[in-house]
Parts: sequence; structure tokens; C-alpha cells
Amino acid sequence: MATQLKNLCEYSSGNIPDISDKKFAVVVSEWNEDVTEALYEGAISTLLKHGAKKENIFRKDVPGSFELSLGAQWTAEIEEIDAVICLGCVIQGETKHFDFICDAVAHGITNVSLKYNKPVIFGVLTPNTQQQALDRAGGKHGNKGDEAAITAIKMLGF
Ligand code: DLZ
Repeated sequence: MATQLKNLCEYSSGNIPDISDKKFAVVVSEWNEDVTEALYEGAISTLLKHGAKKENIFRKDVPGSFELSLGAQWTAEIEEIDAVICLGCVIQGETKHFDFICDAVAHGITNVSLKYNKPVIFGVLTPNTQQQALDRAGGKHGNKGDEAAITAIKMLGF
């Protein structure tokens, strides 16, 4: 993906690019499935709302957030894929190796993004409790899946 530089006449912050021909991979962790499915629904509805086509959105499931990095690599290495959205939920209070998983997935996703020069988005919730997760998966604090999709869209326009 070669970056298009915009001069000051063309530049407008907050621009949403045309994504009608863009292809997205959404990698979904099965751990805390009720939360990650809600993140997935949010991400998909946001992509569709902004003009992505259903036939251009692909899903890949992985067992847990730790595996999101490899799921991201499997999808990012497909040339036609323009952006990858990783969705997971690691609950601090319920996960003894919380820090290991979060650090690993954050570094893993960053590495994949840099290796393939494509947006690979960190849509991973890291709350203290299940309720805080639900609040951020379509509850009172919005939906991290929507935010991840918007970030992917914006990165395609930057
Ligand atoms: C093992 C584990 C635990 C305890 N908690 C979570 C979690 O809260 N969220 C999550 O996405 N995954 C969890 N996992 C699974 C790990 O991500 C990973 O799948 C396993 O350690 C196997 O590599």
C-alpha cells in the first residue's frame, strides 16, 4: 500500500474515503464470545454503513486473543486484503496472564501491520470485569468494534 500524500488544498481531517472496492478481513477471538460477537456485529455494521460491500468482508476466527497476531498474519499476507481488524476481549480480573496476552497481541499486531504495510487494527477490549466489557461492546460506552472499523477506514484514506 503506497501512501498518497495530500497537499494542503486536498487535506481535510476526518475525511472518510470511498471504501466500496476495499477488502477487509475481520479476525475474531472466540474467548469471551458474547463480547467478541458484539464487537464483530459493530464492526460489520460500521463497514457496511460506510460503503463496504458484503462480498468484500471476510471473517477468520481464532481461539483466543493471543492467536489474533497469527490470524492477522494469515489474512494480511493475502494481497487483495486492504485492512485487517482484530477483535478480542481479555478480562483482567479473570485472566492471570492478562499482561502476557495483552502485550503479546499488541506487539504481534503491530509487527504484522509493519511487515505487510497495511492497517491492522487493535480492536481488543482489556477491561477489569465482564460488565465493563459489555458496556464497551454495544452498551453504555459504545462499541469498540465500531471504533476499530472506523480506524481501519480512516487509515485507508490517510
Ligand atoms: C487462557 C486465556 C485466558 C485465561 N483468558 C483469556 C481472555 O480473557 N481472553 C482471551 O481472548 N483469551 C484468553 N485466554 C486464551 C489465550 O488468548 C490463548 O488462546 C491461550 O493461552 C492459548 O494460546
